[in-house]
Amino acid sequence: MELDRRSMLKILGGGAVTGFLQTWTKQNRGYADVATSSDPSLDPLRPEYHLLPQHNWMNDPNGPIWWKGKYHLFYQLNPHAAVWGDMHWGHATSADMVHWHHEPVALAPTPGGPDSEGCFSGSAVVMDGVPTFIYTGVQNAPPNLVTIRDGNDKLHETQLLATAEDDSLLRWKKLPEPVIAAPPEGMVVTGFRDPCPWREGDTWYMGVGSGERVKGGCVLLYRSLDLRHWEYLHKLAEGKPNGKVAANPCDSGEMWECPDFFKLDGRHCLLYSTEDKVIWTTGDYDTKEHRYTAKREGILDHGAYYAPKSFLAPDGRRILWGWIRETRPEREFAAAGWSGAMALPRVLTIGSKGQLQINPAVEVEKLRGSVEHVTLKANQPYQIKLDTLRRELNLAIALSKGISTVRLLSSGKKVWEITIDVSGNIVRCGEKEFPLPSLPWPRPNLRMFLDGSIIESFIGGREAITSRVYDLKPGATQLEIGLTGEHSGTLSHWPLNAISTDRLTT
Ligand code: DQQ
Repeated sequence: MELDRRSMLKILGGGAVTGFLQTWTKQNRGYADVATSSDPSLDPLRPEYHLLPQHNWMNDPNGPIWWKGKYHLFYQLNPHAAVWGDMHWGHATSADMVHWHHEPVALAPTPGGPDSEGCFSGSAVVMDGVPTFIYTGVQNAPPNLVTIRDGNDKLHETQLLATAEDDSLLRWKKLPEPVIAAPPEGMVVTGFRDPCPWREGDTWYMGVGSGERVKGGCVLLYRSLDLRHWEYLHKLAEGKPNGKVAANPCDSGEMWECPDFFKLDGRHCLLYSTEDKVIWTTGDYDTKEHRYTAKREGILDHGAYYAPKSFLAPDGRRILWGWIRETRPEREFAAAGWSGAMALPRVLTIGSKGQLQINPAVEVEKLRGSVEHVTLKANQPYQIKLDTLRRELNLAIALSKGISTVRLLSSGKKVWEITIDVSGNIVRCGEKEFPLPSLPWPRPNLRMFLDGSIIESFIGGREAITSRVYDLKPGATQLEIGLTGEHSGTLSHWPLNAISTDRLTT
């Protein structure tokens, strides 16, 4: 049996990847034409304080949960190569969401089972004291049963359940049969995956990412008393296609992936991923009718960030994990032997007007070395020579006027830049431009985290952009911070510690 990996890669978790595509043969799980020559532990572009598996490919965060004193984070993993395929659930544990220990694979496809072609994304909840996964399994199916409609018509998605067999969450027992075996009767879906359950009193509700051609992407809403028997209710939310004609329904907005729905600060928040980006909405949820009305929306991250998933920390914070994807060609990341990383934990809150607020969790500050505070003067750029590619920077932004710029130079050449133009009301970063958050800002600053080839930037506690930069060299890199216009400013910056001695994050 053969899967066409080209279309799978494009549709599920590899949207931005082009070139160097091969047919992946399930039978021998062979990746013969993917060269993985280099040693990831020696690669200066590999992040040193972001979580990623020791080798190979990762994408979406799955089933984050705090259980018996530990944070558990699962994620989409291809254990065979640094390219998308043969999805398993990788597993890492942490006491603080910053330092990680790699655990054995939590879920692997079962030959002949409903997840024989992959264990796709899903969630973890606790039912009657037992941690439980609900996730999407894919298997080959005849054309009348396929749910991934990309022109190749081969795969059927079902929603599956597995329960933890130990408190370390190392061993999982799968139910042999799906808990939802097919999309709602009469619906011709563009996809049917990534379940997100929540509880209201004694009843479980669950959203499943889906969509229909011409109508648009949506979240299907289900209800259950035991997580095993589900009744379809209606669409929790739906959108409109963007008008593009695309084989991949995620490109045309006709499929929403990885929905995440939760109560936050007295309102409700729905996140979903489509058209290569993550949309946030906040609004009202009618708990009698189970209808959600979005009132505000925006882009959760303007860069290489996709398929996030949140959970509740024991202190009540809503923490979001997200997949940072590669933006270089597949042949390059396949050769590097690693691909993708987990973004830093982000705390979500909702502002007084319903705006989503996004800030790195305070735990990240544990990584800091000695601080340096600098007073900046307009038109006098300040330079920091970087011996390592690990740095945090916090630049106060004067909200009256002026332009603040942070740029990275590699051997004197500009390789990345972000500009906060208060007078022009715009943020520019690479080819991306977006308006400044409206005032007042929860935090009047730009916070930036550099880690190897990753840069995560947070603006005003509201907007985020994740960048990838592949031409940095430790020892030959400089950060330059400049202000123009009539203002001076303050800057704090810290070298950040790696979370392991060998770049392998354990
Ligand atoms: N990635 C998973 C899917 C999901 C997609 C497959 C989003 O479950 O829809 O690896 O990146």
